[in-house]
Amino acid sequence: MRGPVQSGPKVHTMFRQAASRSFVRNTLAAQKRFASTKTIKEALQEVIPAKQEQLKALKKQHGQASLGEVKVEQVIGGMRGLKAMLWDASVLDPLEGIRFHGLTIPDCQKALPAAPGGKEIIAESMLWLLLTGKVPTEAEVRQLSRQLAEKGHLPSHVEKLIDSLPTSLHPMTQLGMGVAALNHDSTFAAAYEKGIKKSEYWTYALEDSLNLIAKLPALAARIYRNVYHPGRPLPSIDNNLDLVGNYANLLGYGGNHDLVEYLRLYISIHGDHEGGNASAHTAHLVSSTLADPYISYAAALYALAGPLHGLANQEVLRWQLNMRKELGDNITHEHIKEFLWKTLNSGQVVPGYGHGVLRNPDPRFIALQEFCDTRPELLADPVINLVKKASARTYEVAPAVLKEHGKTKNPYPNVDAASGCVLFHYGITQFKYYTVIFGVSRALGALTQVVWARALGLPLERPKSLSLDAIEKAIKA
Ligand code: AMX
Repeated sequence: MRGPVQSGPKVHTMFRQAASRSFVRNTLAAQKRFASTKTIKEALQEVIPAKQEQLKALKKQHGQASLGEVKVEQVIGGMRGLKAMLWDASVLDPLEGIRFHGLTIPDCQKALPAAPGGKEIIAESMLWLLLTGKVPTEAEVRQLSRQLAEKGHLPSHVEKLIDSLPTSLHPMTQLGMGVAALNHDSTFAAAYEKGIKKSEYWTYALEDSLNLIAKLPALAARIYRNVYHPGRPLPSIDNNLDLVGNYANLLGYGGNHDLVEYLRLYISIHGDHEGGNASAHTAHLVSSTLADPYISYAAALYALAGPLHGLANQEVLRWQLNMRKELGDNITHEHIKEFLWKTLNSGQVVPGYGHGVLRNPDPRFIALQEFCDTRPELLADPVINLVKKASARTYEVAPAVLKEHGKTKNPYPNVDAASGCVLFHYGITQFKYYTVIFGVSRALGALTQVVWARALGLPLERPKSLSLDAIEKAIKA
């Protein structure tokens, strides 16, 4: 097709007219198809009444039933294992890992629609599943992609804010600021100010949440551009692309199909990890004050920015690259063992290992490793080798060392052990940016539950705290 288009103005015009007719035909066909397809709001509206009934019955019939005792070690030990919050979309089993509405990651890889020409789960499919509990059809997902793309641009005040920040400010700090500033246009906050019924809260929370998810790629990509490629023009959003396809384009990597697919997988499977993790829990807590979804998620991003949580993916790469710098490329298991002990003996944690709940290798880590297994060029990369290759995998050495060290309850890799190395291979070498990608992803699960908390009318979160003296008194009583 390229030859005739470039051969003369007349042919060019004819081609443009034909292309435009075919575009109109395709758009009309798409509109017709979408007209008979449920929107995500309609799909959610259908499932809300049954859940409201379930909650009402549970409260009425079993409100006083016990879910277990509270131990002193839980109160002073970061509330591990304490069953204290409602989170419907995903459940984390210590041995098996995460299930999204009952589906494991491999189940999702089989059932959830991919992008046209792609194989990996896309963010819209995961969002639909998390929010409605249903596997969407391809038409539903395409419609959602278009809906998000159409809302994807940033308001000018947020562009100006981000452009005014020093490039030395951590990208996660910038992301949280941009998300908070988007609350200028919160429909929830505006409606609340006007006065709305509690039963309508969820519709505004949904509108804000979809708007925020839609705008995250443009916001996150603007931060990347400003910090690492100042002056580079940002392409406009393509209404025919999925959320992550657009994100990759805006980052400047849209032409690399494998990276786009990796980002789709990465962003879908990081989307939710039940409710107790620090970022999800923060969104839930803040939104329980009826703060709008934007500021609730901005708060969550600052929890994600801690090195024991989402920042670990940047720390893993820093640690692996230091290992390579110190030991060179011909690293043996023995070398890795020594490096691990050096880290532990200097009082630091081994980033990418251990977990607050998991007691086995993280299935998200496994899914990302399998992505590498199908691509020989990834397996040949020395940085990925450090994590993966049979002769020198950190994974093959670290669990035994951590067991011998004897502190961590889970000596196995978590998702962060591998995720950054693949980004590094594909050219996203700026590891301070990695947690931003995690932040684009975690919005799927955290905001889903903000919407459900409003649909179920959940109250202000307010647990009881105890002083040390009060704990001692309670034990003696
Ligand atoms: N390296 C060294 N020591 C570790 C360790 C690791 N990877 N993981 C846990 N430990 C230590 C803890 O620091 C703790 O030591 P302490 O008694 O001196 O305080 C002890 O082992 C017991 O900890 P635990 O009960 O096994 O873990 P936890 O629930 O308190 O913490 C986590 C979980 C993730 C914070 C911890 O494993 C850790 O710091 N890992 C490294 C950082 C990391 O990879 N974080 C990412 C987690 C996934 C995510 O949220 N993205």
